[in-house]
Amino acid sequence: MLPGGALNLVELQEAARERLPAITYDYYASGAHDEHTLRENEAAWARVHLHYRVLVDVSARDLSTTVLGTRVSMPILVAPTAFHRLACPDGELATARAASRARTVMCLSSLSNTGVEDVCAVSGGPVWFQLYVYRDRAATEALVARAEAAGASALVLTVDAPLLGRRERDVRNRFHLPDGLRVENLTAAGHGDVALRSGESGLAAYFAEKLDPSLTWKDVAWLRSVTRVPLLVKGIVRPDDARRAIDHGASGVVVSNHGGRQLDGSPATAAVLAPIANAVQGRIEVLIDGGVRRGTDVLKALSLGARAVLIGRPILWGLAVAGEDGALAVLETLRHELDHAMALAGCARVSDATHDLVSSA
Ligand code: FNR
Ligand code: LAC
Repeated sequence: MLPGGALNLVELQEAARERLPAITYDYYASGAHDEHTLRENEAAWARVHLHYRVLVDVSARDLSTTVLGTRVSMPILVAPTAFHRLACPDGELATARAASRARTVMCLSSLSNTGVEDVCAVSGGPVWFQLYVYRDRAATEALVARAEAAGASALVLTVDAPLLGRRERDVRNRFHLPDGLRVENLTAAGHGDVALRSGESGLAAYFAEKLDPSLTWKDVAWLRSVTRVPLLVKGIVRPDDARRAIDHGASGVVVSNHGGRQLDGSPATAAVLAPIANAVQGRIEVLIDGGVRRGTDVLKALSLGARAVLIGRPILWGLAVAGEDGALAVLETLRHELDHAMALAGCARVSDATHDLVSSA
């Protein structure tokens, strides 16, 4: 079902690597510094074990659930990732169509190559908007208003990137956007260009100049006051920060280390999920991303306390190999793998994925 002859998402990455220019592949694939956390994100799922139940009737299985009250066909969402037109000409439009065909949520990055209005217009399903807070607060507030007016049904505030992590592959390639591609949502405000810089990543320079590194929990309350839609805080790896998110009005947190792209040496998300879910005690929803590559990883995440997972890079690999159909194939592959894992683990519903199903080595 996956394009490029791939049998699984890891093989799909290889097919994408063969098709993409190195500057794009490296930007998508890379992590910060030595990429320890990047590798750990995937490796940590393998250290969680599934204590499957036997002799449970799993002849009918239901993967559907809700996230922030929105019904989705499965607990697998599309993570916000920047610059989808580097992967395929339709870019974020292709992703939005794929997510809506899979009946799940697409989270659109602030740094998309397509405006939020156009993405919401083609999507038949729920779109959430990931927010970066700019030094230019007027532009940030206008962006929030635009996203809401376009129909985005939640805001996802990313809090793990006061500066961009140092991705050495991007420094070497002097990563920048090619002619014709921009940060479409910020073009009108004068923040659309990610230009070539000598000796550094153009995106790192863009972050340093334009994003607000003084952001604090007070600003979360500010953001809460300028939007009507639910707010998720993305980039949490500590129970105390998850509690602070509750105190500041968040409806959910995304346990995330940004796919190992920010602070190298931060823990794998799989390793911190259970303590965070435990601290939150069901008061808000806990989502997770980072290294989810198999249906069994999804089942482990649910059992450790996540409401749903988000998928980052594999969507980009799907787009690169086969556009909208490729991104859809990634989601459908994970759906089939989760369905299979649930059957083998004795889970007929996602609510059967409880903590007793998992242990960590
Ligand atoms: C990201 N991520 C990200 N996060 C965010 O909040 N805003 C963004 O614009 C981006 N951009 C982005 C670009 C690329 C190329 C990648 C790989 C990642 C992080 C993303 O939302 C998510 O946290 C990770 O990608 C999850 O890890 P996996 O699934 O890629 O391992
Ligand atoms: C990244 C930013 C855009 O990880 O979030 O590249």
